[in-house]
Amino acid sequence: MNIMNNFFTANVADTDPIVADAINSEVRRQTDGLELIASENFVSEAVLQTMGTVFTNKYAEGYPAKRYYGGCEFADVVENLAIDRAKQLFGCDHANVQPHSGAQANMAVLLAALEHGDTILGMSLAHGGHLTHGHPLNFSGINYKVADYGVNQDTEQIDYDELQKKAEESRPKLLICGASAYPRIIDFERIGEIARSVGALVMADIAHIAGLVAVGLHPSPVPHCDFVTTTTHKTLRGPRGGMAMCKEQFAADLNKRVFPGVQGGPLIHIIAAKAVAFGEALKPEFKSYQQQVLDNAKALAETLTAAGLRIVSGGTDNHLLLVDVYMDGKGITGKEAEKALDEVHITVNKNTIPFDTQKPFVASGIRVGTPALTTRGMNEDDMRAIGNMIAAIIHDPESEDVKTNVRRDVAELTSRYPMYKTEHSERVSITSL
Ligand code: DSN
Repeated sequence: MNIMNNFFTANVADTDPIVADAINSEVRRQTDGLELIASENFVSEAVLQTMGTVFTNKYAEGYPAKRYYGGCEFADVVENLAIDRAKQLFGCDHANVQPHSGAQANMAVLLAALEHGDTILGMSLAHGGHLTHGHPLNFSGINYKVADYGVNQDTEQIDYDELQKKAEESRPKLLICGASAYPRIIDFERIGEIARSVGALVMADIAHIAGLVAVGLHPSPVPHCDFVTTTTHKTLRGPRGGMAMCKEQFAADLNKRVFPGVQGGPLIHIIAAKAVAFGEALKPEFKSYQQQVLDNAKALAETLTAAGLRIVSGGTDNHLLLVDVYMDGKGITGKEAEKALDEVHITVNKNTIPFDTQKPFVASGIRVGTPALTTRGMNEDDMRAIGNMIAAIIHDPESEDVKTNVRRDVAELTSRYPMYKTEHSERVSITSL
């Protein structure tokens, strides 16, 4: 079945032209632009197709073979498959594939590991952590006492001795590691030792680096951490969703906290797509893809550095880089950079850098990642070209000549790397309104 054809010609365009038009426009935006948001990726057609199936019609509260509804035999097939493949990918004792998102996976772990009011120690959002690791406006900061850690001001990398001290001072019941804007290897083994030295449990949120961990290109937290959570749609390249893993002793508690703790019916169409994505991630090609993600990030960092921009921490070990575009007033703000790049169809997000003097909505930096463009087949040469485009815009954000040139270069580059099969793209454009 051709998913594009099925979606566009058969149904949506006839029944809801406004939505169909928005979908068509989004297809074109993704196809014609350079997607460099570090947390985004492009799923395979098999994953895309699986998300749009009749499994969306099915209620299946509970777990395989223990459901609160009849007719779950095929839901059980896909959920069991997703669980088995997740365990194979990450080598974990237990996997719960039902969390609708990474935030809900984290919420379930905090409920399983803590009592209301207990202390958590997580990486500060301002230094690359995540809202669910203890931000005051998030459930994690509302329901628990929070201590935080960050990066060293000189190295802009996690200082593990400092983390040990913070753990001794705050005596957390749960130490949370993992990040959404940290470009370096995370030493999960050391963090596990720190947690145990103060009697804390430890949760690693590997949402950003899950694909790298799955293929062994980033050290795995699984042997060192009690709980490991992830989203499934970033480097892992699956459908939008979450997953929580843990050691066997926490399995029953974790399951109870996902359902009925924070969720009702699981999204079986998404769980089926997780199974498909995990199957893809188990293939050897997925490791080559992740290696290319890393090579591309390095090439991009080198080009941006050579072009006079400052890379936070001096480089990258993973799929993302944080670029200091403000450079103490010599450049432009992250907000200005995001907007100027948007105008030439290069998509990034503004991001604070450690010890930022700008507010989060303005920010001194941008966060740039290579997973999506690597999926399209782009390589280091393309990254060098893209790095020069980004630098040209940041150095001269008002120049219409520069914008015209970069728009032309973006169009030329994207035309060489179709996102989905041409046959499908043609059908999409034929049916555009
Ligand atoms: N919003 C995600 C990101 O962009 O990293 C984290 O949840």
